[in-house]
Amino acid sequence: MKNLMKLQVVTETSLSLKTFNIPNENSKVSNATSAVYDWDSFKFEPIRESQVSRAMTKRYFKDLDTYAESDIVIVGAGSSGLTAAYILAKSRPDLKIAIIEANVAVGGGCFLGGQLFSSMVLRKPAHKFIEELEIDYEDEGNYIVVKHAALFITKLCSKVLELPNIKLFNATCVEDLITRPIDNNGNLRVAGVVTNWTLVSMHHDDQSCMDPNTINAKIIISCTGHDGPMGAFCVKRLVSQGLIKRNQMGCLDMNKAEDSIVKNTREVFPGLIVAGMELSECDSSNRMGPTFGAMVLSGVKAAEEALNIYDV
Ligand code: 48N
Repeated sequence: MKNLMKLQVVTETSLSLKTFNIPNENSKVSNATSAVYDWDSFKFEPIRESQVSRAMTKRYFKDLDTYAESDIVIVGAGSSGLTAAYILAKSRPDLKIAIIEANVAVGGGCFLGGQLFSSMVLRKPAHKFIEELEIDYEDEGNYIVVKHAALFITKLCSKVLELPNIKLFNATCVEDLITRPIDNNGNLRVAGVVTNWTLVSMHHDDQSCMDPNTINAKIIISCTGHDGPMGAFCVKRLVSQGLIKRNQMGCLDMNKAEDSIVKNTREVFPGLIVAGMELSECDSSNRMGPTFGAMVLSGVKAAEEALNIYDV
């Protein structure tokens, strides 16, 4: 019999003390304790269903109360929105930041690299942000490749959600903006968002109206992507009020698109910063196709723009 390593596993629950013989050549478990279950006597701690319900709801309603007044609201948890959230929440732990995401899952167009292909391309210098997230990549000279777009977006999302001053309200849709007059000449600024459960927002036409909720905030960063059923929401809402002009996204030109999206990330209307592909819907910048460096750096720039405005 090969020289077997004896792994003494001590578990903290009522499970019995067990000794396992594990071949130590390829074993990854070297003196690590791992929970080992005695399946015959296995049993969860007892619980009452209402305990689970109360555990979820009391925390959710506390969050709704806390973030009813947020410092910054980010609309859209795609690559640009989550990047902006990460930069803001990390650099300003004093600020309360709410992310509103219409889908149950975050990520937007960034769970795949493009069409059905999983690798994700980012042109340099966006690789610096990938290094900040400690994600491995293949260096191809003028660009890098992350082996799966989902690796990027899930790692970014987990780092964002670990930060104490941020709350993700997913399956929740921004269905309007709050505005305020800034002078007596009818000029306005954005001052918050109007939200509803996404399923309700999608069915206002075929169910009795369910009124929305609101979040007040000094700054909104809208990263709702290019046009689509939900996309480019805040740009389209301001266009519908005649407050900004609509210049639709141009055809694909990777080099032109990525530079202009990053350079033009800015406050397009008082209190509203637009980043990522939504910007192409008010600047008519080209689309860039399956490359994400501009989304990441647009998110970085949007965070910096927000702090410049916030600290005024
Ligand atoms: O990924 P997206 O769509 O948006 P970005 O700007 O973060 O990234 C865009 C990127 O994925 C591309 O489109 C690439 C680079 N392709 C370019 C090209 O040439 O085609 O994420 C937007 C997120 C999504 O998760 C939506 O569900 C969400 O925003 N969203 C909303 N969330 C709340 N309320 C809304 N009204 C809303 N609308 C969209």
